Amino acid sequence: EEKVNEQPSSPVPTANDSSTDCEAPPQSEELEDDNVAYFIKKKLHVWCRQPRGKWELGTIQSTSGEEASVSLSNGNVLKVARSDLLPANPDILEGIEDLIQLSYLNEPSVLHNLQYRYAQDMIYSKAGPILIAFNPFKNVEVYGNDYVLAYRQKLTDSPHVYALTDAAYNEMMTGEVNQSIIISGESGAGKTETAKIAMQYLAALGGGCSGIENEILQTNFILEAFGNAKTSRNDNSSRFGKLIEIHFSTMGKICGAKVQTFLLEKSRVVQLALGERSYHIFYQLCAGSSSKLKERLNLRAASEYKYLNQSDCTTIDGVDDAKKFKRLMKALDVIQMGKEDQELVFKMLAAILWLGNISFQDSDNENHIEVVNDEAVTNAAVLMGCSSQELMAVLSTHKIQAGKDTITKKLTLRQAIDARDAIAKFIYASLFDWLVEQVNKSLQVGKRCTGRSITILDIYGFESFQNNSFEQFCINYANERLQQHFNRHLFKLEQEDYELDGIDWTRVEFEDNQVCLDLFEKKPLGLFSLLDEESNFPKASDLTLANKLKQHLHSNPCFKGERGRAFSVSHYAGEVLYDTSGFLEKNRDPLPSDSIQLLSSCSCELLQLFPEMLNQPQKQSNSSHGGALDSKKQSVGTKFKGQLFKLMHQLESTTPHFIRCIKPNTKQLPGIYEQDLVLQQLKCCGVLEVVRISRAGYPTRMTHQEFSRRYGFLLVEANTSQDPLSISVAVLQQFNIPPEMYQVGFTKLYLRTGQIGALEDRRKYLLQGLLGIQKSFRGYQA
Ligand code: AD9
Ligand code: MG
Repeated sequence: EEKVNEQPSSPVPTANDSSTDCEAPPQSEELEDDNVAYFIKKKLHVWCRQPRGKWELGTIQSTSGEEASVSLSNGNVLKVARSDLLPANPDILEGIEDLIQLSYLNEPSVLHNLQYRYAQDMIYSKAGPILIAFNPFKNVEVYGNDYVLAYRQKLTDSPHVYALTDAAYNEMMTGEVNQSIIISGESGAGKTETAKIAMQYLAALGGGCSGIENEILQTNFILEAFGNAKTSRNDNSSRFGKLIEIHFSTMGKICGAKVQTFLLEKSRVVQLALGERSYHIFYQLCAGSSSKLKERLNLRAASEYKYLNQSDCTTIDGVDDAKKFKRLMKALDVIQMGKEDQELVFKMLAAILWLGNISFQDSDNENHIEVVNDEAVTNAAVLMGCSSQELMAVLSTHKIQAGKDTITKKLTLRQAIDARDAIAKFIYASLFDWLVEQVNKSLQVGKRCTGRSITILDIYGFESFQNNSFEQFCINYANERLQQHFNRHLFKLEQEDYELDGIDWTRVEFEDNQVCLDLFEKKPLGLFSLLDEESNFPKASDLTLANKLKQHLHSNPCFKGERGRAFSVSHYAGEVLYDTSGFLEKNRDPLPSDSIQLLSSCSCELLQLFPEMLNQPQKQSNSSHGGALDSKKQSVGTKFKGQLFKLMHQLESTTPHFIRCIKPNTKQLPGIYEQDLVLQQLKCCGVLEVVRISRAGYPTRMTHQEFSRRYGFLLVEANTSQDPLSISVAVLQQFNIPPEMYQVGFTKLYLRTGQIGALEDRRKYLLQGLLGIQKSFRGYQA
């Protein structure tokens, strides 16, 4: 049963609005002199800011000057400044699905509406074209086959990932345009879960849980085991960006998929913050491998490995790592990874763990060290397929080419630890890339695929911590790019569309972030270029980097030099203070050439492969211990920037659908709604801005052909003209749609929010009449 959806969509009274009385309800988001009287007279609700910033509902009793006396819903009467009052929405709009339909869009109104829905487990809402998804932190019964069917058959249209995915799917099938679903939000907001829900919907359309659909879903399990970890914000935090392209046949069935990943957090392999964990797979392997496998890998418990025990946290409440390991092995079977390859993967993981246990001791030469020759070295070497001596040499010395001679220099303790950690990080990152390759081989997009696809992007959201380093720098840059994509799509294209179609549309200002992007991307004077330049100086330090940035970038309004090694950037979502400590090292990400040589010569087939994947010259160059960037090796920053450009290019050829995930509290618990936290996220992801702009415009648009085909038959008087445009205009006039509610463009008709509902009802009524079906309905009185 479809419902009549004619909620008052705009505070502006319309000519056919029977409730209009001569005193117009206030149009402004604020309470102004001329509408306070109206609020008092009609006893309308207002939001009243409490001393601690919380908003409460009340009604104004009287005003005097800049003060108002307000009676709160709990019976108290307060005197407050007029500036602490904002209009509230009528009760009829309580908990409305689309924020666009609210009469007042002020912050307390939006927050209250979402909170009202959240409290009733309505975790999905809309803000015009965007889907807002609240993380329920519990199982909400809105998924599974019954729901898939309901959305597929349009039995319901309440906001849902299924509804959005269905729309993308339909558009792909009918419009033959590739689609993308872009999911963003901060850590723990539910991006990865949301991506899986979208994938499940698509898999269900593809026929259920067999074949390629199942393989795609299993892929998630593998990527999460190797790419997710427990952090202070999320027990299952993705430490990489992920894009999955799902391909469909002409019949609309899934025929293949391709995964792309971005910027895996490598440092986590060797260094952990207190209470956090390394990648799940390490704990799963230690807890879940059979005793035989343990023996073959010389494996111990997680607590015996320095890389895992340094953070005092080896388990996660409610998670059974051993069981997850069994699930992982099944998933590897499903993507047809052979048992030998699986064993190689586990071997590499064990090798990394043993590398972390390698320790150093002072040698006779005071400044230098040697490797402690214990079981850690032996086990690591055996697993890697080299001799202990070779491994020890690489970890304690480095070779320098001086003319024809090779000089061997001893490493300091710091250099030795860095060399050890660099190898561990390198092996892990390469292993991750190799796994993604294997996954892609198994999901291979077949020849029968027509090239139709839906791309799902699950990428880290904007981050602003007390201490922000190179990782946040890259992540926030990525978000800045995505934000521009979002802006461009929703606002710029919209305006261009209006203008091209000859529509009179007062420009709505929106913030473009091009200046901030220039700050990052400009050559030679942008953050990435200057960082690379400095990375090429062997003598550069984080301080010289900071000074260089300050010297060259001070004129960009988004840049601010701060004290010492710090600088800040005005991102679209707020200002972030970056500390350049470690920037150079992380950008260079050096792997000494001695180490590369060692890895290529190891008997382990996977290790031999990795240096090739790195595409790094294996020539004997001056070692890069603490030195400059290898001239042929791309820096981490530049590589990331390149990946992102490619990604944006890819997305630009698709029709995007946006999902903004919101984390209602920082405790990862159900039922708690922290207003400030929610508000800050709504601002960061531009939700409030979108609502404002969508409402100011004409969100419904149809070509004259479409419109006349759909509604032309409603005309009482036969229209002699066959011209779609004049048919459209005649329909609008017959139904008394007021002129301010639509605009007629050259090619399309543009309607304000809510107008199409009336026509749809009329159409349905007539169709039912034509079919002779007598049904009860709420008709629309034109
Ligand atoms: V991060 O940036 O990767 O750290 P995400 O991906 O945004 O983060 P994730 O999807 O991992 O967050 O969600 C965090 C946790 O919230 C999940 O492990 C679930 O326990 C919980 N969650 C999220 N969405 C849902 C949901 N729709 N239903 C139930 C959910 N639980
Ligand atoms: Mg995630």
